[in-house]
Amino acid sequence: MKHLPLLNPPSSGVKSPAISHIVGIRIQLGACLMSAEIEIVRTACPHDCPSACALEVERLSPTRIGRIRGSASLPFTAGVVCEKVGRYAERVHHPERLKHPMRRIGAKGEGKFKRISWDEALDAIASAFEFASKTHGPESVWPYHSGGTLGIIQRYGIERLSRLLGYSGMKGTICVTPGVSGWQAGVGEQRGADPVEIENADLIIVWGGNPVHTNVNLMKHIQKARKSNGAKLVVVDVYRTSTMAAADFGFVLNPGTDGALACAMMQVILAEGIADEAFLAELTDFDEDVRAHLAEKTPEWAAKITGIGAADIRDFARLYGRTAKSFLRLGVGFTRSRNGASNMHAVSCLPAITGAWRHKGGGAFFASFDIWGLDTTLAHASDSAENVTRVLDQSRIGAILCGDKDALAGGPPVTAMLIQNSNTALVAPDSATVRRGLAREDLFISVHEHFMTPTARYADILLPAATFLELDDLYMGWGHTALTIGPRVLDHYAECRSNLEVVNALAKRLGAEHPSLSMSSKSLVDATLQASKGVSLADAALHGWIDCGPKFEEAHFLAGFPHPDGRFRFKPDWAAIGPYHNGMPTMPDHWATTDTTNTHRPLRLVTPPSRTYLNTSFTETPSSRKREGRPTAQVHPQDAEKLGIVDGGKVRMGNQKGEVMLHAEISDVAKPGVVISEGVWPDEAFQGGIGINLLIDATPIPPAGGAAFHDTAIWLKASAD
Ligand SMILES: Nc1nc2c(c(=O)[nH]1)N[C@H]1C(S)=C(S)[C@@H](COP(=O)(O)OP(=O)(O)OC[C@H]3O[C@@H](n4cnc5c(=O)[nH]c(N)nc54)[C@H](O)[C@@H]3O)O[C@H]1N2
Ligand SMILES: Nc1nc2c(c(=O)[nH]1)N[C@H]1C(S)=C(S)[C@@H](COP(=O)(O)OP(=O)(O)OC[C@H]3O[C@@H](n4cnc5c(=O)[nH]c(N)nc54)[C@H](O)[C@@H]3O)O[C@H]1N2
Ligand SMILES: [Mo]
Repeated sequence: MKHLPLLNPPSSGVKSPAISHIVGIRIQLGACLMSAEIEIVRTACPHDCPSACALEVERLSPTRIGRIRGSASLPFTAGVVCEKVGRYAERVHHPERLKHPMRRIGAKGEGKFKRISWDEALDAIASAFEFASKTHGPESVWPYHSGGTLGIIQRYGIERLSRLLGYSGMKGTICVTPGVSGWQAGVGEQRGADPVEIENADLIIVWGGNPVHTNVNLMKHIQKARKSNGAKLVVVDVYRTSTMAAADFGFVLNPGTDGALACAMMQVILAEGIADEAFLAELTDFDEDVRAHLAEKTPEWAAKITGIGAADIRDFARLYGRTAKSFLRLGVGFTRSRNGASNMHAVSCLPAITGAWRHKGGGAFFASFDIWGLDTTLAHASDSAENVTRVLDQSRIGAILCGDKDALAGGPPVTAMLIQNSNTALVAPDSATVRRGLAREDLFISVHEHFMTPTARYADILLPAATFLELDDLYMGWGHTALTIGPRVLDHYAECRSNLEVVNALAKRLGAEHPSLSMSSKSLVDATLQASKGVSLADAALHGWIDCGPKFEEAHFLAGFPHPDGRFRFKPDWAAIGPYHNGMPTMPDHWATTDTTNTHRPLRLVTPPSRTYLNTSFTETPSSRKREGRPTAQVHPQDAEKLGIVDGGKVRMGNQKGEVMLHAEISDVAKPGVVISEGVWPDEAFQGGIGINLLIDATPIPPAGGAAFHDTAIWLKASAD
């Protein structure tokens, strides 16, 4: 199912490259139905999500949209869109969207601002950056960004400030770094079998991910396989998720024990002679050491660690080992533990043991970060990357802003920031330290945002941002193989400006020189597409997306894995992947490094995504708020009884970092001792608190960093107030 970019597209009779078609639809107005013509405009979703959908937007006027639908033309999107983006009108036309630049007049974090002009705002930021550079050197300025938009132009364009002006750079670690490290260790590159191939599978295993919440389109392909091939769906998670509810078999294991389960499955498959020995010999570094090592990892050994019965592990191993077309879809969730990279590596060994890679509909997929072939020299000033002399870890923002020498990599303090695309005050680990840092009086902060987020409240200068509907960009589908094209749909709202416009204007004020600084987003998208794929934006937009998926042989590594010796590695070289590799297992294993529960902190907290919030985005939209209700702690009945906790009652949850207050939901979705709290909620959802990430530790996950969001030992108490 490969698609080429549209060549020689028809150029006549097309009103605008972005307009897909006009449809006659009936709209209900009061009691009467009337017919009206609604323009459907094709664009792409910018959100930080593996689905990265091709979209069709109802444009009601140059400033207003109606419903958004998933495009049927992109095979992965398959006409499906998540409910929160379907109702994007609620977000883009939200009455609380920021409308104009503002200067802080209250205390940091308080949220009191006064309107100013764009010139005043940009001048103030530029002079604060110049002052910081003169006082402590350019490395004291830290441009910071995250995944608010995944637009190639709008997300990463901010990095030009570091590259052109010598400011500190940023290593993005908050999301997939542990998963990427573990996949890198074995496979070697961030790519795998095309997820649309799931339609050809006989067995689909969703491991440590919850696509019903976080990647809903995948479910359509899974349902197709079930319907047409009678395929079975197995889900491995730490609680009965909505995805597990839809599965044929679900395995609820103890958090952070996936390595043990994978090893035991390999033990059974090898011991029962159903491993693909030819594949192991030809395409992996599997040897007698690995065989002897795995021979000891019996289901009985794994049962004690995972909490899954030995007989169930054996049955699962046999089902997996005997199904040729088995597709493993690896989520990010199970890698957000201290041993997450090591667990990812262990699980990624499974299709090498069975040789499932050989088959269409077989193999595995984690993410496709390495397939795009994009030339970003112009858009990101990539050829000036060597000007960045200090790179700071995004997830350690608390320690960095509070002056931790190690986190500052021995360099000067951070005294000025521009934050785009990130609600760091809520999403980053160790949020009390983050807030202390953001509140520093000697730190100048500019925040560019859609809404008055907790992060925005710390800004000295607050700038209103355009949404994806108001600009042109292109996006990498990290959960599929298409580069999606996202032309502008609406005029800019109020005084909002795009990230590119802000960075360009600032860089010019600061004396930087680069051709991209005078270019619009549209011309940068066009130039990037021309340089990378030899296609213009206009042509690419007609098709809506460009497939960048490797051919079958390459996607399935049948001519070799992307390591110098062409072999999948059962024995990873962790030291080559990141600096924190000490003590990592030399072969697939259970690495017992998770936060240890003890009498003071007897429970383990897991904080996975909720269905209609996306990190903290959409926490402002009425329908998402209504659906999600309030933050809850799902507590096992046995734990609830021991602790005197009642269903719907208030509970306090804490550890050495502090405590948060929320409501209990008594449920046996997870194992006793495990507490599930879905979603990253705004401060005001917790009485007097600052949200769940107060409890999360920011120590980098081995070997290359990342935050252990699902690996926290806690205490839990019924609350009297
Ligand atoms: N609706 C919605 N969609 C989203 C997001 C959102 O917040 N809301 N976030 C987006 C982003 S930024 C990302 S990175 C992706 C993430 O998408 P996913 O790949 O789905 O990863 P997570 O959502 O982090 O975690 C998914 C599952 O991992 C489970 N898990 C936690 N610990 C373990 C473990 O030790 N072992 C196993 N087997 N499972 C474990 C959790 O219980 C959860 O069900 O989703 C994106 N899509
Ligand atoms: N407890 C817990 N914490 C987590 C996670 C978890 O599972 N549990 N997940 C983690 C993960 S996977 C991730 S990726 C991070 C995500 O953390 P973030 O990337 O910070 O995600 P959001 O909270 O969605 O915040 C993005 C912000 O960018 C803004 N924005 C959107 N588009 C634009 C734009 O075009 N321009 C500008 N200037 N702003 C824009 C939005 O309004 C929003 O406030 O959170 C992490 N935090
Ligand atoms: Mo993420």
